[in-house]
Amino acid sequence: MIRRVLVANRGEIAVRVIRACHELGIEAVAVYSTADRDSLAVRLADRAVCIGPPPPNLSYLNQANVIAAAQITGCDAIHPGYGFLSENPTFVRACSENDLIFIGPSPEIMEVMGDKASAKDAMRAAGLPLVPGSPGRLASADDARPLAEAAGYPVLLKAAAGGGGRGMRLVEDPADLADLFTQASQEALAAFGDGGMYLEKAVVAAHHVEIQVLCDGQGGILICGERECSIQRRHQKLLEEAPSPFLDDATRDAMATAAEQACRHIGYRNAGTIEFLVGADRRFYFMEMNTRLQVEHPVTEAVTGIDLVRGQLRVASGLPLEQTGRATLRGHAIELRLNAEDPSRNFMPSAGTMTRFRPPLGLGVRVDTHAFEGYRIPPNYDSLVAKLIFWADTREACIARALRGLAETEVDGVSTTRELFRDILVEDRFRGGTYTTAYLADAAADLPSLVMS
Ligand code: MV4
Repeated sequence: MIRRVLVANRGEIAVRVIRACHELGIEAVAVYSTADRDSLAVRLADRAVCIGPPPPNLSYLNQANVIAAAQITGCDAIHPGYGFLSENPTFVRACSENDLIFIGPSPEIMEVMGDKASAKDAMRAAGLPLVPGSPGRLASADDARPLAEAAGYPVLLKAAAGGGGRGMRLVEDPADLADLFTQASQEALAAFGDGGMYLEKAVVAAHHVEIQVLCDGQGGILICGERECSIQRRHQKLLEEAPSPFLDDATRDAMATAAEQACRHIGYRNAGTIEFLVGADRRFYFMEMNTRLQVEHPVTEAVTGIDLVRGQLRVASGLPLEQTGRATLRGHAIELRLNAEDPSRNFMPSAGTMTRFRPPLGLGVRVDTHAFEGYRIPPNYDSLVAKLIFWADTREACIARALRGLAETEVDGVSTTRELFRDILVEDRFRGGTYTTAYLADAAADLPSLVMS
């Protein structure tokens, strides 16, 4: 059984995990860098340990310091949150070598899913639909040419070690293939220490839809519906909603079945996300699997009533899921990522003190945040200051509630994405619900807060 958890993260997700622990009667130990000494996570945790200076490499990514903090405070498990060490198989092994439960999957599964080419191999074996492309890694640009011809242009060159669009290139003209291969491979080598590439036919006008799963590794699988995540900028999601307004029931059901098959095939344990690309024709293709809790998990919690962090703690302690199959979905939820960035200045990060912060309250509102009035946003980390989650019986009512909540929200001292969300929520294509990953670029002229000041 888990009695004391070290929370190896910061910001809103550290707060989220501490809260789940406390509701289960589990003690929570925070770790913090010197930039986060006065953070809400430190205040809410039962104990807190400083693990180094502000740069992530010296603190939140410092495996020895994190493990030592768990040992000296008598923790029996580590929750990694998202980012930082959450998808690092070396860290998972270091945990088990030190008799600490890592709240997540096995390092073997993490390794397979971390390499996007090997993840596709695993999913091919599980019978999931894949975008046509190279069977695995490409040896060279020459190797890519016949495969690109067979798939049909445009094609995408993707980094095997990538994810999130780094080391990715769209090739529309065969004449550019060799140059773009070299560029992408060099970018991947610099970013990930691995220049390995694979190739796929580009699915145009695609939707990014992901299925949330919770698995106990003992045969118990719970499918928790999907999230529509197509509204993003440079592969950073801005707004997510559940259910997807684009899917019909038949597609939703087929995607759930595919996700279930994937989890069964690999014997998955933990919360996880299977990302799919969905074309305009509603055909769907496996993209990537994320073996961690995700930023946008609250929209799923809102429409299922399931506490996913509680589920993670339960399965990590060796208990079977209480409920398996398909979670019952009710109503609609939207998450807005309030980032300290200036949308009128190309989303430039806006560090500084939040001299005023009045988040929304009331029926159907959840705010996941580590910020408070007077909070100084350190420049060392991501710019997420709060997640505003709204839910209601219908999408229309949820949009109205989100607009009401945004109107209540007051932030002074830093620029945020607040005004951009108002623009999106009243914009016709968003309201129509069939937007794709091209939304922000396509709708820019109708989003006044994006116009350069
Ligand atoms: C694609 C695609 C179209 N066709 N693959 C971007 C990040 C990485 N996770 C996969 N990505 C894409 N892969 C094929 N074969 C379009 C994207 C893509 C995208 C995907 C999800 C969310 C936003 C996106 C924005 C641009 C491109």
